[in-house]
Amino acid sequence: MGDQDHEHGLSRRTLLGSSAVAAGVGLVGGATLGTGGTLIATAEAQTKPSSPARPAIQKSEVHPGELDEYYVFFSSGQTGELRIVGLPSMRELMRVPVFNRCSATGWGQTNESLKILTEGLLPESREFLKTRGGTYVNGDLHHPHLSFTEGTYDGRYAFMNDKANTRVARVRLDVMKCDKIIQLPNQHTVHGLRVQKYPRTGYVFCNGEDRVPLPNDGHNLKKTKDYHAIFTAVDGDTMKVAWQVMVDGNLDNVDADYQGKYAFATCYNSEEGVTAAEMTANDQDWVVIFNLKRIEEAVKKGDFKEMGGVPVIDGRHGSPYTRYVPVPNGPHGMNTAPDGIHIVANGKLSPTVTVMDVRLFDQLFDDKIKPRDVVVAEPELGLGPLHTAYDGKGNGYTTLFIDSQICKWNIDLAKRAYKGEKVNPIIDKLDVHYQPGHNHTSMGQTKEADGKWLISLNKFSKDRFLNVGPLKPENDQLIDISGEKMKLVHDGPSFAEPHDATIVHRSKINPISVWDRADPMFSDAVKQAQADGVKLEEDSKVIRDSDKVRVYIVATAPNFGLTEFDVKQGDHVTVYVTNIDTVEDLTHGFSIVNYGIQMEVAPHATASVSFTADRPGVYWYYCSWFCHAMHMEMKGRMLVEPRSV
Ligand code: K7E
Ligand code: CUA
Repeated sequence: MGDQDHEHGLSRRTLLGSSAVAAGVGLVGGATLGTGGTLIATAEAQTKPSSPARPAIQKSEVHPGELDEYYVFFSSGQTGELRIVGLPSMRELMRVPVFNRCSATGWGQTNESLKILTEGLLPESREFLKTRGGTYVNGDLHHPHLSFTEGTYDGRYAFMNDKANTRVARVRLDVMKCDKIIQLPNQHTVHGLRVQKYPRTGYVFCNGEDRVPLPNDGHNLKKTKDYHAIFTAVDGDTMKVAWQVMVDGNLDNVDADYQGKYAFATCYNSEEGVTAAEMTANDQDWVVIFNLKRIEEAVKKGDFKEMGGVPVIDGRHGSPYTRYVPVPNGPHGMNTAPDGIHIVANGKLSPTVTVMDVRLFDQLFDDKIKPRDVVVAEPELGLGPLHTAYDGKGNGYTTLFIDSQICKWNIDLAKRAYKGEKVNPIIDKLDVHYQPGHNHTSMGQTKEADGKWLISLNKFSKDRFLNVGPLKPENDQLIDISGEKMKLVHDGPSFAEPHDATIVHRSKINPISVWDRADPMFSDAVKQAQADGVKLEEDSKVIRDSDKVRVYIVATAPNFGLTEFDVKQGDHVTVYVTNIDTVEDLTHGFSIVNYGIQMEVAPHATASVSFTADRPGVYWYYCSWFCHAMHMEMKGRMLVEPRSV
């Protein structure tokens, strides 16, 4: 019972008197509950005697050889990659390099990845990075969100932000590789990122957190009142900026409705200060609501200023395109409930969450009601509410950062309490370890929320794992929410620093196992080979074109098509390796010793890398992916002839 045995701040009388709670009780078996729970189950037995018994604790163990039921797409914060984890086992399945560099796959080194990392950079960043290797080597990936069609995941893409260098990336879910990265103009950081849920994605909404002068070219450094924050809608199909909106305050997190009409973002620093004291001076900040149709019309009729090559609409106070709803100071998470009606702004500095009804937004934009009239509940849940997840049964699960708890509460009860009824919306509280940021439920960010699992992404693990020194892992905890009370079932250490995750039923995701030779990922290599009269799948040969040397190598276990090739010191060399093995999972690697070259070549892929052969001598290249009993022998020599003196 240990971890269930906590203060849940709930009176039995309140619970038994509440029909909304009684409705949820059908999910409880009762056997594992404490005294309060047993009473609840008894009440349920009296009201719905024929409801089928369900175990309170779901099976969380995944035996060897068994597959998980869900994919979890985890961010990795300042590590810059996307991680794929299986749920409920919480086994890490894959790491997808995005904003980082990856020693295993050659991300940030291969021509294919460098194209993706550089083509979407702003011109001024390209200039800035010229003497710094051409790309950023860091990123801060907070929010991975999958593309939608009609309110649920469609298995096409995952989109994610880079808070550190103001970028947005897209990962293809068919191959689990990043295929586009763009950097947003006018904006300084991208923090919150979410996507359009209806009719489809559509827009990717990107919150500009910090305020800077526009343009940020040094013309103004200290006149902070002239700094601005920007909200961006990226077209998820073309990965181009569709439009931007200038707002008041710093944008934090964002979400969208299930009607395709609105996006909304929490804002802090309505004071427009530049120090922590200034930023938290007021009692209230706000949620800003964006009217998508009105903004699209403004773009059409030209009510914008073009800046940095994109339309920027003025959405500050008084604009027809936005509304500002006052909420307690310093809100953080913004979460749309699967009922398609309620949205929740999480208080952070306030112990409350603010619940709004999206059906009232039309009237708000027509000025028939006041901004605060869209608020339908504001329950006090505990200290430091950061993010809220949902079970699809009318309940929210809010992380309490300061209390180190998850609070389960009922939306309907919260609305009744807001109207003055004496009911307690809090159903359960569970200790987590420790300081939770985001939390996520299975399918909980879609219309198909299934109320089975919740992950709490805890910022501190302290004493939960073997001590590994001053830098400790974080702790992603798995919680069974299928019953009335939450049950902690797994502790999962994770490296810096998952902020967010998306839990997706495996039926939504269908990756391929072998690359399609017509894939655009390596179409440049295919084009170059055609120009050189080389068949990538058949020919291993060297093409010399003055000091440019192209080396084509076919890889099939345990051989490279070339066991040696000659170049001259100073040659600009590109090596193309094509894996023609048809065996699933038979990946080769290509590494050149002391040249700092390494890349992954998965089945039927072509990968290429370019470098200057500026060190003379004998350099072995070898297959770096253990592919065959004779993998150690899968190697050859690059012979670099010294420049004649
Ligand atoms: Cu989504 Cu961490 Cu960027 Cu909250 S943020 S915790
Ligand atoms: Cu090919 Cu190891």
